[in-house]
Amino acid sequence: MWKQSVETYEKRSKGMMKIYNYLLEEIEEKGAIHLSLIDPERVSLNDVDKIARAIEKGGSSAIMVGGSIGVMQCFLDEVVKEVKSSSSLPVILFPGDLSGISRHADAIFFMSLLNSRNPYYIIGAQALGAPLIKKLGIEAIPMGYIVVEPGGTVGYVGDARLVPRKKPEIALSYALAAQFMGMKLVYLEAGSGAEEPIPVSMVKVVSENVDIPVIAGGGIKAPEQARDLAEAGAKIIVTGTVLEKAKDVEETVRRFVKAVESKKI
Ligand code: 1GP
Repeated sequence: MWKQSVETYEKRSKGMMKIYNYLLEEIEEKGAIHLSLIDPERVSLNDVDKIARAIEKGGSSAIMVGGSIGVMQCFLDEVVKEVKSSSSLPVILFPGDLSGISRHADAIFFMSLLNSRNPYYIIGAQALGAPLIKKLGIEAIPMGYIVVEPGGTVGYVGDARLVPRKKPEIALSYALAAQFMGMKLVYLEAGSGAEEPIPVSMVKVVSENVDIPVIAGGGIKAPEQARDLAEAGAKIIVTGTVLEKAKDVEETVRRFVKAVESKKI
């Protein structure tokens, strides 16, 4: 009886984690992968088709859609729909709040801002959004989100007690807590547009000591930085701003993908 219910739970949770399993397969095949982030408030709807096609051709493994400020659900819906119709890549929501949920996405990073001072960003928004996500049938991928100095807009909005850049052991404590609480991914965030990405030494300490994939994002401007973070053990590298600023999105994505996947430029 007990064995049967264990099997049922396992089957159910596997069936519910298609996109997560896809990410794991990509990581296994490529060593580390690149995800492109589109902030719905920083793109024009007219450009989304072109950008999404370029991201897919450039070789990103998935497209994240989200932002911290000014996300309007109706506009987000349009952006996600456009991304879905322009590329075959999975679309994963990266919400800053409840307005970051769209029924057109394949999955959502169901994230808890672990080092926030405000319980709303740790579990409040999540509880409010969970019934909606269940209703819409979007795959929820549990993720621990840790904001490191300087933290940028998300650090401010999320009321984060920023992890000092020279204290990898603090980042590791949160990352281990994320793992022990059953989260499937852990994201080290320096803040969108940060001057410097997460320190390589911090990524190394965290990656060497946790058993879930580490994501690094925020302030990654050059393929060399992405390669260094992947070499330090990050399994997923996220870039957003650099693609918004790129003249040739496809070529820019390609350079990041090459750097991350082969860890060589
Ligand atoms: C922000 O980590 C992401 O949440 C991406 O940051 O815009 O600096 O690439 P950038």
